Amino acid sequence: MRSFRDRLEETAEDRDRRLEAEANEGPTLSESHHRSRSRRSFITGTAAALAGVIGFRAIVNRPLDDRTPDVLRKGYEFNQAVWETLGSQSKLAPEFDLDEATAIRVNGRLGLSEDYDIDSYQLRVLGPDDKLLESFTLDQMRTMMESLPQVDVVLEHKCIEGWSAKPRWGGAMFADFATRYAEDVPGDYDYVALATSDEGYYVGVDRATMLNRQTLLVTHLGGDPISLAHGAPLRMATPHKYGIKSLKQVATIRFTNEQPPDYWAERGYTYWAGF
Ligand SMILES: Nc1nc2c(c(=O)[nH]1)N[C@H]1C(S)=C(S)[C@@H](COP(=O)(O)O)O[C@H]1N2
Ligand SMILES: [Mo]
Repeated sequence: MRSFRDRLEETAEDRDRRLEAEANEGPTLSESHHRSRSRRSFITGTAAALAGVIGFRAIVNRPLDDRTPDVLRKGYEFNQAVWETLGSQSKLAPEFDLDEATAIRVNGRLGLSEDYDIDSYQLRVLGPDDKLLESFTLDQMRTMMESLPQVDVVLEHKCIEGWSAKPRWGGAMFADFATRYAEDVPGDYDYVALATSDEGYYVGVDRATMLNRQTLLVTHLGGDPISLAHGAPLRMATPHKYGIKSLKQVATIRFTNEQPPDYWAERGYTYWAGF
């Protein structure tokens, strides 16, 4: 394995090549446990040595209506740089057996209006130049999702407010969905922007995290079709980010080179929101 210093010094191009190679040689969702252990302890150890994880934990566990002081934020953003450099695309979070799944509360209804008519749902996919690449009605989206390799997995969901759950998510890897656009979208986009139908809630997530095989487009929760309150008909699962990034009711997906607007980042929260 290359030294940490080598990684800090590698060019963006080299990094892309390395991430791609790592993504292709990595384990599948179901066999991830052992590999993720050693990788995680390496990452945690390195980040802790460099930036001090203790302060960073305290920062991110504040309630949502609080603000992160700039001075503390610096260390956190540095962790972000370390994590990016180490390759977040191939990092894996623990997975649990199906019978270890727990119920997840409904938390956050931004962009989810009470009288939302799901039959009017549309999914729109846009390229870096804002060009419409594809749009789906509800039925078309469901057919498309069913055509992708299906994922049924229990992953930890961590809310930045300090609670967590182990939901059983059903759906597909975002990475598999993204291959539909391999020809339209050059591989070097930096972010994916996601928003609800009314754009009342919106997030931006870096490409490496989006292409991580545990980042999911979710249609099912606990083995059943997902409810409106949990994000029907389509939501994100982002086990490498706090829950603020796991957008419910995904209606726009935009591949972009610029850092997209992000609801909670605009209100003083960390843009990165990873750990
Ligand atoms: N549209 C939308 N998505 C959202 C939110 C929201 O307010 N609106 N809240 C986020 C937060 S903070 C969390 S912790 C999770 C909670 O998902 P759940 O309601 O399924 O538990 O949704 C995320 N996605
Ligand atoms: Mo959250």
